[in-house]
Amino acid sequence: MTRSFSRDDALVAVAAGVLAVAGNVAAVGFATNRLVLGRVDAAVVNATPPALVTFSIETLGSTGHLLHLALAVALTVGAFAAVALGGLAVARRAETKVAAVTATGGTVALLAYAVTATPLAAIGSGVGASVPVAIAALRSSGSTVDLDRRRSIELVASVSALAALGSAVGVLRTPESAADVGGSEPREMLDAAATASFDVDGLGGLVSTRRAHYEVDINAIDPSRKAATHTVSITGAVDAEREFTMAQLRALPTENRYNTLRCVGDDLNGEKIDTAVWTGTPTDALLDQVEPQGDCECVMLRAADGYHVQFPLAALRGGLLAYGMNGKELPKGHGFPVRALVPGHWGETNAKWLTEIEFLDEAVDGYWEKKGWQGTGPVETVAKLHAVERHGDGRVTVAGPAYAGTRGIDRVEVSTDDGETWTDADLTEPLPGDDVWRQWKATLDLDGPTEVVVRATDGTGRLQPREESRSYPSGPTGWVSREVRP
Ligand SMILES: Nc1nc2c(c(=O)[nH]1)N[C@H]1C(S)=C(S)[C@@H](COP(=O)(O)O)O[C@H]1N2
Ligand SMILES: [Mo]
Repeated sequence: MTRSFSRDDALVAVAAGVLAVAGNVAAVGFATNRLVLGRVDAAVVNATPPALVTFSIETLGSTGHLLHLALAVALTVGAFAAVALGGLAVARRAETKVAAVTATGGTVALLAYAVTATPLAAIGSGVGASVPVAIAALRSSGSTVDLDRRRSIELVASVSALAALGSAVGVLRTPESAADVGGSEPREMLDAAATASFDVDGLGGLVSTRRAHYEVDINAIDPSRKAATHTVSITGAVDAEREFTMAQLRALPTENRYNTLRCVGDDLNGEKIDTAVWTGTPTDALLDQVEPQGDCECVMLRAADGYHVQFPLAALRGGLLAYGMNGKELPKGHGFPVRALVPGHWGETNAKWLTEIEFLDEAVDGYWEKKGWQGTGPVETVAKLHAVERHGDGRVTVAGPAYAGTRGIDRVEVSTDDGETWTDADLTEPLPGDDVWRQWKATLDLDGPTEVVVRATDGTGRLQPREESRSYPSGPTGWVSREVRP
């Protein structure tokens, strides 16, 4: 009995799998739905037990995304390789090199088409997969694949180079959305924020400039939407269901506003908090056109990535359907072409890639609530200690953002004796808006390493709670405390 495939076949099949993935990326760019990898990744996330998803996001953050992405890469390459192996086995019977190349490319293309329903994805994958088979066939002497050690190494090297090239082409083919939005006002607001910001080493601007706006979502690869065909539907308990195109949304009143976002999964002194200038349609302009009549006075926002989040209708009032960020169209990672901004509520209510606003008769759990989070309510009050600037003479300026959603920040205090005595910190002038953070700073004279504690008072006069809780399930609480050296 002869084996149906050899070690060389296996090597070539894995190479075909790798280049099928790279070819797919090169053909369609990084667009979840049109990548076999993107579909497999979504399936992996869906199949993962909720507790594990929660655990990995809580403890690993973006490393969690890398883990499921790595698993998805392995599964996708494996599936393509298995199909390629089948192609090679067929070709071995037919005993021609051309058969090996076409059978492999053809079966891989069929698989890619079956998964993505995208002809371009099928062509990219198929061509990618046939390349290593063709290389191997050309370098083999007989009618079937047969590689010596040196040729195997050459194959691995050229496949790696081609995979890198394919990914680079994919990056180029991923559309950038960079058109100006919101007129001249966003620019003026960005300048005003830059002027108002404190200048302390390591402290970003009031609109995040030194580091990009944080990003949290359930996708390793963001959904690709076209502004020309994207719509936002109004459904459910409403007098008449409606559908808004982006053009219709943008024809409604436009507003530019500062808005801060903070993820409920942020650490107490973490950096999943940022502010941008957003351009969009006030949700009231939209809600005025429909008559919500659900019994629970609650809404479900749904998004192109399957994400959904449910919260009281009252929270959506005063919100924004944003299509611009910092004067440009929304970047893909922040929800292009449109996202919701819900003033003062945890980040998870701010659905990106928004496709549907459904008025409900009965409250049901959204994506994160099904996994045990309780992150649809108003944010906790926090003052963070992010920046330490040493002046070299024992004096140290400490600074950070302070945020309490729509309650606003009235006061930030600093203590160097574990909360016995407190000193008022300086605060930046409040930027206009209902949901914007402020920055605080204080200069301290320190003899040696000192534990600095900081706490905020919100606009209603309520002191930030001292009791410490971790972010799961309803957001971190406690006073930030950090050791500072002069
Ligand atoms: N469609 C969709 N919207 C989403 C999410 C998501 O996974 N999918 N994540 C939410 C969470 S948990 C947060 S904290 C904010 C983060 O917004 P940002 O990535 O623009 O900072 O988006 C929210 N909107
Ligand atoms: Mo979040």
